[in-house]
Amino acid sequence: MKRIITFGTYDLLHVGHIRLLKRAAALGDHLTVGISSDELNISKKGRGPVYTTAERLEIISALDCVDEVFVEHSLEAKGDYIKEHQADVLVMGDDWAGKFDMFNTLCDVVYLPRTEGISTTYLISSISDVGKKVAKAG
Ligand code: C2G
Repeated sequence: MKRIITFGTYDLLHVGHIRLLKRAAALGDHLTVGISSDELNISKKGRGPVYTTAERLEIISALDCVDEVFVEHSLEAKGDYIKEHQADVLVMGDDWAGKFDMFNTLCDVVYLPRTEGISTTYLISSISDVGKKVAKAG
């Protein structure tokens, strides 16, 4: 059995996330997803996610292509997570290209192309624009 592991925040789930997860799952037989904790997110991006860790875990674990989820508390612990989950392949989007090459002593490291034109940051700003228009009209 080939085990795949990937990591992310997966806040405001969108097609970029879904495509990445489906392509990751297609590389093996079992997909484990490490979901960044709210605290890790704040340290990585300078802001907390819209959805809490518990909500993001519930959403991602409901997807057919995902077999297992856990909370990623630290970027530095990636090697431990790979060993703990006995991953054969680490998959990341290519916004992380080269950043995790050091783990190729533990497993294969694969970077998949990101989906252009969509991101959580873009969604937050377009939802906020709609909110302003609604407030103005109402
Ligand atoms: N993604 C994508 N296309 C997009 C947006 C995201 O393919 N348009 C991919 C990212 O490359 C990543 C996954 O979807 O592999 C999750 O994206 P994020 O939630 O933005 O993940 P990030 O906050 O970068 O967390 O340990 C590493 C981090 O936890 C990765």
